Amino acid sequence: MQRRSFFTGAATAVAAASVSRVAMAALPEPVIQASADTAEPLTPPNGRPYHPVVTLNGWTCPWRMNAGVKEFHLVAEPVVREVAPGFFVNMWGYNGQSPGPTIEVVEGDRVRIFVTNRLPEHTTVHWHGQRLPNGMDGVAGLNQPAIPPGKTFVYEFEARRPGTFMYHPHADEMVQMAMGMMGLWITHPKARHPLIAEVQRDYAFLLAAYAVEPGAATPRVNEMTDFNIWTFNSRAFPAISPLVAKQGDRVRIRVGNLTMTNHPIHLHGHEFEVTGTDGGPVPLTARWPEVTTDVAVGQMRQLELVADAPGDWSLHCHKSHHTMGAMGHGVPTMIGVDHQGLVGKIQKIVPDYMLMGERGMGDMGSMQMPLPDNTFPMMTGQGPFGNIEMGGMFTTFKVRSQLGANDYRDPGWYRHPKGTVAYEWQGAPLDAQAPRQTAPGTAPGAASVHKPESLPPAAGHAH
Ligand SMILES: [Cu+2]
Repeated sequence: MQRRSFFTGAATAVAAASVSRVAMAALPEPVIQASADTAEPLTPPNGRPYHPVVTLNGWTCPWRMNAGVKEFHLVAEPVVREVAPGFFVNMWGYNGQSPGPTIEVVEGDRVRIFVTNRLPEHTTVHWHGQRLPNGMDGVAGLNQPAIPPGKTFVYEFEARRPGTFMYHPHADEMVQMAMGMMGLWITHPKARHPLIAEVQRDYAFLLAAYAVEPGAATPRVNEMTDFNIWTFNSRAFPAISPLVAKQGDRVRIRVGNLTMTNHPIHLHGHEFEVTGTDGGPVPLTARWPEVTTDVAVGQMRQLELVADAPGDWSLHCHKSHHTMGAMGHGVPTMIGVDHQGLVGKIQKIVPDYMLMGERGMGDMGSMQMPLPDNTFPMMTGQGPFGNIEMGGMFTTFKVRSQLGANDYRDPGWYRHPKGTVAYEWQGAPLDAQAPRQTAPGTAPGAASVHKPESLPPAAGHAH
């Protein structure tokens, strides 16, 4: 069952130890997050109003207003992220977690961000997708000197274009992004915008991948292709919160990709349109319906749909390896290999050897294999009908007719109306025998043609 306890104000403020107390006293208190649970949306207490996003297994950074400027404080620091239940990874992040807090502002806001570096090496922050003065763009060496350990730098600019953005380092970025340094940035429109719909639910997450050997706790930062931990906001299924919607809600899902490969993000049961990218809102004439959209490396995609179909619908990366938990990629394919008489012989040499994979690997979800410390199963996640056989970049989109407008709690598993679950075929009753199927290449016989009026009413919803 999904552990999902919402909280407000549970974050505690602590001062960054390596920066002088006097210098820190003048800064906005950095808000540090200890929990990997999804926080409630942060309704803006001041400034221009907006409908806040829900950051999956994350939170929004509180700010202070200082003479009309929105001031945030990010602390770049080593963190420990619980990626899956009992699986802890040493990462680098911001304000206690990876990803760092989501920064939410409104078009036209003047924004000042203090960045304190508590990492063992220098860093910067690049504000991916922003229109800003060149010296605020955060590329070490090109736009600014890097922020040394123990120092605080200030970035200041106007949030000009509404949309879905992110932030990440542009200093030793191969290491720093492999270690989890990233966060979301949302700029809401200041007024009704012809290309930005009002939505009832607005979710955001980043795709991140890590290379962590089973039993280890620190990602291999030199890895380029062979990652084994696939995450939404540095969490792997079943530890990723579900996206919840009331039936009829218009829902926006913002996805950014900071991995080394593309991810085709696929939603079941609904069509969506890509309504925005990190370049801004997509013109209406350039939108088309999809159920899968590829999010390439460095891109952001904003999906929108009307949640009209009740149920528990899969939302996942369509690369099947990316919906696995910790896995080894050197396992031989054993499908069709007859192991009979072989296991006993091998076990004389390798006592722990066990038979697996000769009928496929679906059984692995229910296998109780001993795992090294600090890893998690390759396939996991229990559903109402048994093992879901998924891990990694997978979660559910839960649509319910009865749900409060601001209720984001997991409503539990969907209760299917009678007669709407796939079932075992146990033979036709004698009086219901259908005519034989028409042979390929021959004209259909009159007996096998359904007249339109005899068709059963269309299932599902009309468009
Ligand atoms: Cu993927």
